[in-house]
Amino acid sequence: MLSKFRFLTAGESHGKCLTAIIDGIPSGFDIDVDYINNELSRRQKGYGRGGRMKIETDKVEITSGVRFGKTIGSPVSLVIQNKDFENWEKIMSVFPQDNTDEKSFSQCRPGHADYAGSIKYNHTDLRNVLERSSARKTAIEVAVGAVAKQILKPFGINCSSKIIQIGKTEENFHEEIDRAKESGDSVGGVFEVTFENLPVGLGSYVQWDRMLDGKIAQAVMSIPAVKGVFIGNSNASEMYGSEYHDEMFIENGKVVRKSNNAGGIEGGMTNGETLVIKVYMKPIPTMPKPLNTVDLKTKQECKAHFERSDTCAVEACSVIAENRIACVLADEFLLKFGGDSFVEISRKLSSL
Ligand code: EPS
Repeated sequence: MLSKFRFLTAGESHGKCLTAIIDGIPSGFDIDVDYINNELSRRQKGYGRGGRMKIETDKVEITSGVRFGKTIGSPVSLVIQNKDFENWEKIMSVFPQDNTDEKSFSQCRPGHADYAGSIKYNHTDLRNVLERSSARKTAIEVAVGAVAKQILKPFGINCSSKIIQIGKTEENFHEEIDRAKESGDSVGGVFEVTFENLPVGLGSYVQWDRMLDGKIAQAVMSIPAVKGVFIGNSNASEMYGSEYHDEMFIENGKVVRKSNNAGGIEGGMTNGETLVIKVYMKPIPTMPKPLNTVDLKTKQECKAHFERSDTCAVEACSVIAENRIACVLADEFLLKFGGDSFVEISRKLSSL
């Protein structure tokens, strides 16, 4: 797959730190560390978050690729320290240890990566699966997305998100989260992310892996607990073509639409309308009132493992989705208008 803005992350939930390397960022883009930290703080918030968020105050350190507040064209690397690591140094040690049982467990959490992960990687201690499959890794993904947003921002591309539903309710979100918390349960929800001012023609129809809707769905589905992504009007399958498709008109010499059921994408490309993405999140699988499961060591039925968790992370998930989508859009933007510097890209855009 063609890619310009590409990145990898590393890091365990209770390991020393989370790390990312972003490759492909042209020189001359302003990078505001406070902006990245503000995105990290948005991810930590939201009604229904659990104990870990009281421990962490996520802050990014940029360790390469930025000088005097601007990108210099080399890879940008980011680090977020896990404050909780000081309580886990021995448990998460890189070096061989005598007692490796502390915090190890084998009671799978239904809905989490535990069962399949233990078989796939041949782990009997599910700690080895939990540590990387935890949603903790989304902190560094948000930091990467906050860099992507700063590539889009100078060209007027901005985004927002809003919660649409928590559990079964479209209002009184806090009450629904309180209800779940009181009964030791968890609750999911639906939210919407929008991006405005995107140029026409990001993505392509010419090859399956260049379709923008496919790329966005892949990025959003990669967020733990996301089970569905919808672009545009989610009643599409119930509507007639005459109701659904966004008719085109000319106003002041320009093509305009009076509806946006397509959610800003036609034929796998942006069409100049607002990008609208609806995301469906399942309830988090780690629960104070644990579900029935099996112990993979004893092969007995038991209750699922629980340390701590969020009752609801839908608001956090909306921030993560904004930032994951920003990475896809920054990549597409650089593929279409890319050059080696901000000046070169600006010149290309102004010649359109
Ligand atoms: C999270 C950090 C995790 C969890 C949560 C999200 O930290 P800890 O395991 O220390 O509590 O709070 O992730 C999950 C519950 C999960 O199942 O993935 C975070 O930083 O968002």
